[in-house]
Amino acid sequence: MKKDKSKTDKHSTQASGGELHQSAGGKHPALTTNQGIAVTDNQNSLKANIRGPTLLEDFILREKITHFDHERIPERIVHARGTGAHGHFELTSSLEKYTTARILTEIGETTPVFTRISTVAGGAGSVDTPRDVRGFAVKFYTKEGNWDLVGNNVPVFFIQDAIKFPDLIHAVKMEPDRGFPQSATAHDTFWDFISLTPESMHMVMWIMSDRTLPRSLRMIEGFGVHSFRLINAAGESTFVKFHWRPHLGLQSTLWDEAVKIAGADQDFHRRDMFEAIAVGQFPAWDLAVQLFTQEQANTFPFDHLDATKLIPEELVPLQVIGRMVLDRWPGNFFAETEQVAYCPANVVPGIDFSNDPLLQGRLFSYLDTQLSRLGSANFHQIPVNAPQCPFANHQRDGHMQMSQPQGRVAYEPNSLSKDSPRETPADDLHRSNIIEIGQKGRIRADSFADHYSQARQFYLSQTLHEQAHMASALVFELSKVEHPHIREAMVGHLRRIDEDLARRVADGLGLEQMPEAPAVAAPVQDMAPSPALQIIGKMKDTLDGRSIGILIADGSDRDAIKAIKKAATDAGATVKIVAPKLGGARLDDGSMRKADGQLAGTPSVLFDAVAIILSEDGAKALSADVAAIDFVRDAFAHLKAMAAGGGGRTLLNAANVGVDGGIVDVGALGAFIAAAKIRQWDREKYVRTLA
Ligand code: HDD
Repeated sequence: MKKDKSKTDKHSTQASGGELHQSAGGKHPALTTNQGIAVTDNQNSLKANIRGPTLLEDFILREKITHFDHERIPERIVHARGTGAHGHFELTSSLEKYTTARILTEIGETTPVFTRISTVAGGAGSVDTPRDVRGFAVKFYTKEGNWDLVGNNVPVFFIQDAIKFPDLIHAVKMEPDRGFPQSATAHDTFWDFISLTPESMHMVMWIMSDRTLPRSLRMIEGFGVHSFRLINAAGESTFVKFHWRPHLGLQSTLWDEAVKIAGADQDFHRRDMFEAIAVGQFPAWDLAVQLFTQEQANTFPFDHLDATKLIPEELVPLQVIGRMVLDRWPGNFFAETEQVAYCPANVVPGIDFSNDPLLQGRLFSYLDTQLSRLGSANFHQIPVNAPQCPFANHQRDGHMQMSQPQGRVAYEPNSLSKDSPRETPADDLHRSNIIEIGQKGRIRADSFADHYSQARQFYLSQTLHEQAHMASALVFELSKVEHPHIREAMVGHLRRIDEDLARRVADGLGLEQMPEAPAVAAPVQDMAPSPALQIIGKMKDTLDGRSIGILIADGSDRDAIKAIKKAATDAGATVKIVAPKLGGARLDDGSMRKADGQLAGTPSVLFDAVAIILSEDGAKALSADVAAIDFVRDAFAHLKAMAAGGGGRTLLNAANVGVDGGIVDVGALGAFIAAAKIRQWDREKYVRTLA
């Protein structure tokens, strides 16, 4: 893992007061108070006598406990749980024709970034794998100032106007009278709000799809969501939508798998990102853009300023213009991942906002929230937030001011300090000349009135498996809703999206009759299906970034383990050995093979495919162990490829697991690797209801 040496070293030198001492087998700085006073005893507080009371005089105790008492800051009101990493962005194709922004025009230049990927609803300590949208926020430290692209892994949003955001979030967060559920949409207040907010239906289709169950943060797409503007040297404006495309392709878990992962490893995604960076498998994404003019936008059958709509790739193709690689884990989680502060208003010259009313409200909220979250108007001085280009102005003082601006002058214009910061004439920055006319009012355009067409398009663009998952997700979520009228209202909305989907959900809920579909303000259009909206269609035929588990026990075949491990590693996978004991198993040749994980704590949900290499005796012993039975039963139910030899087959039989093309012999290495790269979708109809 690359480390930022300069920062680590600087910090330890500061703490040491410069001098290093030799003891405990290493050179270390002296432990001191925050005032630099040496601490002679960090185990005992200062007492009046050997068994006497602690003295108030003990400034070392008081300082240590005071600091500890104040170590937590308010967590983010949304996106509290996140995983961040440093990296860089490299431009491969110039947008010079459209923008003056240097980061988008200087081919080959690398720009440092800090990227944070988050869940939305849960608190900072919540699990990594709830059904939830993932935030995808990138801070580019450009030569012209910080540009923050603060997006999600879903290209649309629930609401059209920022004024509804507090209502949406209050509805999705834990219910205020009871303090649960944590990190879940499956409850009354969320679906109550949604059922009364038809504009959210397109987003509902996305969140009920497997997009909200990512296999890894390295396997999600990112979207800037809104239309932004690019402004060129002539001041001309072109609309742009930003997309991140993962090099590892898209991959999701199944719902049952996500639920079980939450129990097996609550930090599943954070650990995956940490481990990938540690071994040099750096997560990477292409940055792509959709560019279009106002004239083109006028022909779209939707309004691109409405954040509940996407622009199908088939209508405006994506152009890849660069790539982002994350290659350095933060030196300190709190200092960087927790304190990083994004703001969609941070754009550089050449990039501008559109009139999307959701974006317009966001431009206010982020700076504002940082003031209470980070506690000071000087939060931009925290290293992860500070621009890496020169910056200067006349803002002064405030809590936690770290810089020491020099001189007498802190205002502008002035005649006393010719070298103090001055404005850059607007002409030098090529601002666009956008004219706004019209009647002021709390109003919404008619072009925002169609809430169902793209929801329908999304659903109909999915494979049959993905459609079935959406129907099941809706049944699960609405089954958790106590109030029947909310369930019925939702099924009514689904009828506007697709009658078959509505029927499936109504059946799943056991509704006695189909509820009325709500009236629509605009006709539902039949848009051409867009295969680019699928996940299955976008999975990559690769084991890169994937993980294979080999279950062994005493007597397992050493050569078979070695062969599978080599084949899987050669194909790009990470391999872990799972055994009943962490100390390992004695193999058929008498050698000991250590385990990477103990069976009960390392279930098959942590892997993309598994190999069961057991002797008959080993299989017999494991057949009586529910952890082993669950290991193979879950692997089967989660549509994973399995390699199993003699003893392995015995365990499969004991677990009552059927046989299909996704279960191959341990010796059939090529077949196993091929099967491991995909899910065994053909098996799905045997393990869950798809209709
Ligand atoms: Fe937001 C955080 C993404 C709408 C108000 N938002 C936040 C983060 C992401 C997004 C990724 C976490 C950033 C981080 O890692 O620190 N938000 C979005 C997207 C939206 C969106 C893609 C719609 C397209 N957000 C939105 C609206 C508002 C906010 C409409 C308010 C009017 N969002 C916030 C916030 C947060 C935030 C309250 C909480 C923590 C923070 O800003 O720094 O200001």
